[in-house]
Amino acid sequence: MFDSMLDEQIRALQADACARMESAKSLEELEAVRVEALGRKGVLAQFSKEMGKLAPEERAGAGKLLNAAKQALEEAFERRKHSFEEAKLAARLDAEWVDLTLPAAGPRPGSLHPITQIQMEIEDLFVSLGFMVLDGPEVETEYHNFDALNIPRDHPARDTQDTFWLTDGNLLRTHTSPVQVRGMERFKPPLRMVAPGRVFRNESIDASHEHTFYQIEGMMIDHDVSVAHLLYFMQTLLHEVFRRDVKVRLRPGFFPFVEPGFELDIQCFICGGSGCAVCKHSGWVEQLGCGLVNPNVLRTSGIDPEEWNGFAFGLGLTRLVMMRYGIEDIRLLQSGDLRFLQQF
Ligand code: FA5
Repeated sequence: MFDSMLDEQIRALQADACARMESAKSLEELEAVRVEALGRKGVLAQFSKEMGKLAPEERAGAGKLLNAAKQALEEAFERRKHSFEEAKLAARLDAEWVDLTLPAAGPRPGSLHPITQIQMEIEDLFVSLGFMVLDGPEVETEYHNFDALNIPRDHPARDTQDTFWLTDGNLLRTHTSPVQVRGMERFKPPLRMVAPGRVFRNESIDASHEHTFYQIEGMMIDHDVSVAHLLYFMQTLLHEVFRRDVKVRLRPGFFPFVEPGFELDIQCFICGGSGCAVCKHSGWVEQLGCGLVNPNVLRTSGIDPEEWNGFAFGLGLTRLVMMRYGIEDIRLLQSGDLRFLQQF
């Protein structure tokens, strides 16, 4: 009597726990059923204790039944656990699937520095207008940087372009204008040239002044060149760079190598003309110096000023980039900060 009751209870427990294991929705739920049925304090353990109360002849049969139930439940547990693991693996394989036929990512592409980009655009423009692109040394002779440009040793214009002198008497060029001299020496007129490059000055640094910056020089020598020609090329240049209306201001400027000389300012793009640190609260940013080539400069390079004349300009490429992109501090351009550079 007792035997068949126990028998029934064990079978009912097995059926119930198996069914719950099979329908468990998570590993946690499955584990909870296992602990309840098979754990040290679980129902089967409870039955084992009760077996002690059975008559010895009944005990063997009940023992077998309990073992069979335990084994069946352990198998059901393992089966369900395995199915959870398989589902988890399948989900992972699904999520982490990669198409091996796709081309490999390769190295991350870099980009050209914004100064290089603008330099190349201006070079292309001037090449299309019949100019050649020249290069000159960054370590210059005093003669090419100053004397040949009508700036003798005792001339006050040297003070505005203080630079870094080398022990051999050479210097880090303060502007791209020495390339004018090299161009005239080598090619003779008629001559149309631009010369981009890095220049250096012993300068106190602020939002719009660097000790190392970029300029592009331009020169045209021909017959009857006038200020009108100069203005035409400056307007074409600014239109190409900004592709919108730019307010410019031309004012007299002194450079010993041109006569007459001008400075061309553009209305500050950072503040729209109302005043900021970049334009030193004037609303205007100086972009370039220009003028008609001083006859002394032509003569020094062996060109007859009675026959030839020309214009020259020297544009601050670094400041031009600042205006084009609205960069508020010139120091960012040489900082090497990738967060800044990746924007271009
Ligand atoms: C010159 O360097 C002359 N060689 C320009 C020139 C060429 C005049 C041919 C006439 C004929 P200036 O020192 O003004 O001039 O500099 C030219 C431009 O370089 C300035 O208009 C400005 O845009 C830029 N510049 C000058 N100093 C700095 C600086 N410290 N940091 C950044 N840009 C500068």
